[in-house]
Amino acid sequence: NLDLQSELRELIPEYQERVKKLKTDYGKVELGNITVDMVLGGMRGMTALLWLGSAVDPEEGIRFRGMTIPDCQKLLPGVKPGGEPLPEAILWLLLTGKIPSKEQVDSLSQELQTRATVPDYVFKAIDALPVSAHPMTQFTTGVMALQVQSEFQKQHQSGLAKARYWEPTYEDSMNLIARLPAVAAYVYRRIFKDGKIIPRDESLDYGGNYAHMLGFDDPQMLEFMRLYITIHSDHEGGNVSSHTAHLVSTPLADPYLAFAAALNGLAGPLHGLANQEVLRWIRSVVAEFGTPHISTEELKEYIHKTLNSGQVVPGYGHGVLRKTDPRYTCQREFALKHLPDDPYFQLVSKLKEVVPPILLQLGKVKNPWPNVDAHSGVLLNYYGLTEENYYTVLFGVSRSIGVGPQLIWDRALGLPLERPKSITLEKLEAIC
Ligand code: NMX
Ligand code: MLT
Repeated sequence: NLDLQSELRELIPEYQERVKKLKTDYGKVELGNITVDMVLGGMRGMTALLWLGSAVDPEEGIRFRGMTIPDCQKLLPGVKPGGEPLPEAILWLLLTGKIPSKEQVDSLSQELQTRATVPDYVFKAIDALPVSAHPMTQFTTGVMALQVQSEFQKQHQSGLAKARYWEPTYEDSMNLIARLPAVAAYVYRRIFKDGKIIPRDESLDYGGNYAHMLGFDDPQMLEFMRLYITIHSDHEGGNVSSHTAHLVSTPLADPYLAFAAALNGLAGPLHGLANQEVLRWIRSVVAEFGTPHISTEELKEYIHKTLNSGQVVPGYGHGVLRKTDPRYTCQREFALKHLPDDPYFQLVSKLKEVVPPILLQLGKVKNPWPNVDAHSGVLLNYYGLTEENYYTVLFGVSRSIGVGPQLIWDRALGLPLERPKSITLEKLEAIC
């Protein structure tokens, strides 16, 4: 099939059967025990969610439908052979579990183009906010305004049967993914480029066109944008943004409502906003010493200063990972290839040596290694996207490509309303 929806339609009965079999034959199989630590510790280590697109291994990191990042770089189609994977390709993979051909990816690119027009009232809703509002606030406002065109909400109100819920969810998810770059680029140009908007270039792919609408046409930046979107798309289901999207969608809130909620979680500094915080922190180090060429001793001193003031070192640590994030590693490889002499890149490389031993000394940090956010900022900065307050919007656009497919599967598999049980402090004490 060249058409993604037809491909999916063929897969759904098979997946429904698999889930039905698990429920009827294996419903009582245990996946682990729930401990007091889990209840008090943000549910770390508690397996409690079905997520089809990807899984994170603590040691190895992300696999998208079983594929590592190097696998994706090797096997997913790019603009040219050997180029970075196209975001359309990871979208196809996450939704279907199959590696798409170049023709399938091109057809999906076309499909997204035909869905990409954003109604004018979306821009007007954003314009109602002060230009000084944070880019994530403006972006999420745009997503809420896109919701006006929700097919799911319309069809559900007209009495759509449950078996067909996935169809308007597909429409909404694909329209959302297709329209986000224009909304996100509008926010960037409104805040940082005097509102001078750049129209989309229909000859370009999803990632290339987003970079173009932001104002960047350097082919290397376009390649980085494709890689960036691909690696930020999905990180299994338990991270704050993905989990939020799933949770909010389970009472049948449509994909726009669910994704806007996800973005609000992504805007937290311990989650997606960390990419902004990393560059801010790096700039503060450079400002302190007046140069990016900083000695190891000086760096150590600055890290201790950050920790002693009760702050975290942004870009380090993770809720699941216990080794360097492979998303960090692939960005490092990209930087080594294209910008090895950039002083900010060299500073980031040095931090990777200096930060982990200091975090380990604290004795409480479970993962002292760098995560995805430790690296993205210096690459964006190198290509001219210097306004770090915008970085989380890029993460948000990318995350729609992981969240959208799961929302479609949630409805196709008829997954129920999420409603875990909570416990009072008194009850917990009594049990203990
Ligand atoms: N700098 C200083 N302290 C840290 C760091 C860090 N980078 N990472 C963890 N800790 C502390 C943490 O604050 C906690 O302290 P306390 O008990 O006093 O509250 C202690 O170490 C134990 O935390 P962990 O169990 O290691 O980490 P947890 O799973 O709770 O949190 C993060 C994971 C990612 C929230 C945490 O590592 C962190 O705050 N990192 C810095 C922010 C960041 O880079 N976030 C981006 C994550 C990736 N993403 O894009 O979402
Ligand atoms: C993510 O990409 O969502 C982050 O690495 C956070 C997480 O996985 O918990």
